[in-house]
Amino acid sequence: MVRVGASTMDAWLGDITTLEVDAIVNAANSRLLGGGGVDGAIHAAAGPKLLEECRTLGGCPTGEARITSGYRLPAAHVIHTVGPIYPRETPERAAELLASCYTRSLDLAAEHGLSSVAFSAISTGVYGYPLAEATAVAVEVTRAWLAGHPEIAMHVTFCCFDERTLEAYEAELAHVANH
Ligand code: AR6
Repeated sequence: MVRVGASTMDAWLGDITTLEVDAIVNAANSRLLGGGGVDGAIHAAAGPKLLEECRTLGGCPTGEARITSGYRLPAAHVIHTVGPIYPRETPERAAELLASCYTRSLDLAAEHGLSSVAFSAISTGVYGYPLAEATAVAVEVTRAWLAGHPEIAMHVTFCCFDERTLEAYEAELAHVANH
């Protein structure tokens, strides 16, 4: 676990739909109407009311985030963010968009008074973002956001669905802890 003021960052191996946190962060697409990967798992576990609420949102641009209720999930809320489709962007633009996913999701969590948030590894599946690069952006941007909001105690979990992702996050968290 890495401490940033009163906040913490942690990596955890498992299924994000089982986490009892204030919000889980979904790696959605810009239509916000469900899909495969973690998006499909979240919609399946939350039940049809999640899709109903998502339909009222009118989509979400890449790099932005929207919040809904969690319905049948143990998490109270779902924050839906849309990561970049890596091969469609320059690496620099992809990094900016991915960074924005993390900051906008954390902004929304703070605006709603939430204190525990679990992120999926946004864009690292179907959207093709190289894992090590995406992990570096996720951890550094989150650290900077937490450091910039010392009045907030936020507990951030990076939810890793496989060992390879967990190893990447653990390496990056160790790197941040030593600097
Ligand atoms: N819990 C936690 N992580 C998961 C789970 C789960 N239940 N299932 C998969 N992952 P992806 P993207 C991990 O492809 O790259 C969807 O169709 C997965 O192993 O879900 O942002 C959307 O609708 C990987 O590490 O998201 C979009 O169209 C990570 O979640 C598109 O895919 C992200 O993989 C978004 O692609």
